Amino acid sequence: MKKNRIFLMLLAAASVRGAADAQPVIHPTPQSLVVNGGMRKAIEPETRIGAPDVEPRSGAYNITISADGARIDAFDDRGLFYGLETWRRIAAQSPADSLPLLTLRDWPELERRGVVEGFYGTPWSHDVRLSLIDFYGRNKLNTYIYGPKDDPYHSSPNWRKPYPPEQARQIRELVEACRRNYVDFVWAIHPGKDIRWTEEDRNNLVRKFENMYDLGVRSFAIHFDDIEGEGTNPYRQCDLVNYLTENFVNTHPGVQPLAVCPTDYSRLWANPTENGASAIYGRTLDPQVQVMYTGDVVCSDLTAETMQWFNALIRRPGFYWWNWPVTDYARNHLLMGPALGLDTTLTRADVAALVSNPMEQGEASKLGLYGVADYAWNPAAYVPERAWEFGLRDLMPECADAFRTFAIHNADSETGYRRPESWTVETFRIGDGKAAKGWQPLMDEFQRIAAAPEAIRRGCTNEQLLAELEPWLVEFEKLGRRGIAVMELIRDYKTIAPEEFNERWRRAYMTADERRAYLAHKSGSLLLQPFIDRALDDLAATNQILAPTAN
Ligand code: 14T
Repeated sequence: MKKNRIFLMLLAAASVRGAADAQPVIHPTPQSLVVNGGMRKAIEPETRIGAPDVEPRSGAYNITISADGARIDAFDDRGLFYGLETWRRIAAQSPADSLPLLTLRDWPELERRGVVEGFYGTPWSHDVRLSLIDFYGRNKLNTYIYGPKDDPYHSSPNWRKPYPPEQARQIRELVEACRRNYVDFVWAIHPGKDIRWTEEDRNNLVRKFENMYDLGVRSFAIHFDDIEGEGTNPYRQCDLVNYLTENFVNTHPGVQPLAVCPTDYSRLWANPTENGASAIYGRTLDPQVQVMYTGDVVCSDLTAETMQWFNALIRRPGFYWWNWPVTDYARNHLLMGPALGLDTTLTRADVAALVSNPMEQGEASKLGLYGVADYAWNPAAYVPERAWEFGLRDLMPECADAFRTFAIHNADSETGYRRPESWTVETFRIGDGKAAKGWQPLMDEFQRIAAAPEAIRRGCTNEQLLAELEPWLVEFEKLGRRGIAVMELIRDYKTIAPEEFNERWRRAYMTADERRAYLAHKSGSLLLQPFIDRALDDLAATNQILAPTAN
């Protein structure tokens, strides 16, 4: 059922693109774009900040290209930055020395849009962070929350201590890169594992914030997730956050309101009554403080219903922490599918912010972030597959088809937050009604799979992205080869000699070592490898051979 829906949406996305050939493709999708059908000679745009007919919110801008001239009117500096980015995309898609005549009005729907580096596992490298910050700017994301669980200066044991000089220097550099890209660098602290509700620890927190302020940080968050004991007390948490708001945020020029992740960040265990932590937050927290929430469970869809439930308790629009494409609970997977499960009816009145918690593989996570950026900018116009197709081409223009094949079969995690995978193919069982018609398309797909890794290695110019994918590319190619061997056997098993059958059967069957390697970096785990396994079983049964036991 899901498969059909996605297929129809892909068709819809394709036809939108087809019909709109004259329109420049702009990502994230603008609020309104009227193309007037003509062209004019290319010129540089006039720019203006604080223009009257621009939507009055940070990041808003209008572009007009007419016979008389071209201009970008922006609400603020960020709006001009975004307007120039859109301008570049329009110019890059126009024939040399010309521009399309158009009127574009654009603004972000959600106020804060971005990423929380909030996973367990190896934190991103400095270079990956810098590369991502440029990516945020280009895709009109304005928020990067720094909160890697395994940074000991973010969490226990060292949250009280200042960063050592080299790490401090790098944080300064991240702040600077964020400033250039109109991204708020939000530094988060995770003190709850061993915090004591004493004046001493309160001062430790203020001192650490002062420290980070000196490194250039102007936006802070406090994460009370995944802790037990003392630290979980919601009254104490609120007192501390209010104290910091009054005595740090409000007294330091340019500091943004705090965001806090409560211990009850998921509806799964949040007490829904007036005595629960969420309601206590709602009654007690300074109204400027934003409260994070992961939805119905830890990794869950963003729905109107779940936001209404949470917002009523916290008495403000919630800050959505989306646990996708994070894989810290399934580290042998990459999540490369479209960003699904984001309700397109939500507005800024329902969601104050959307941040995605990505994978330890920061470059590979960009594919999912195209969807996050497109949705958060303009939820009503969001089509997951369209953002995903755009991302495939933007990331690997030289080998987008191979990357697409790879992504289609690397989308589900097998546990927790299940996603569609391999939605373009249909498998069958030997001898069932679908086998005759299904054989060729499936064989074609296994051939594309076997060829994709080499095409990606040749075509992808982002070395870091390639390095992140490589262990999965190795396994993906093997999956393709096993698939081809099985398909050939399905075609031939009735006509070949038993010795040849055995030989070829064993070639498609994974040795224990091969299976271990596959399990460490899985591809096609939802549909394709299970198909291969079952087909081999069925073939063995038809030919009365014994499947070799683990060797
Ligand atoms: F703060 C939260 F909103 C949150 O999601 N916290 C963690 C996060 O760091 C992690 O990346 C994410 C996905 O695994 O889930 C939270 O961590 C958990 C949640 C659990 F329910 C870790 C173990 C759990 F059992």
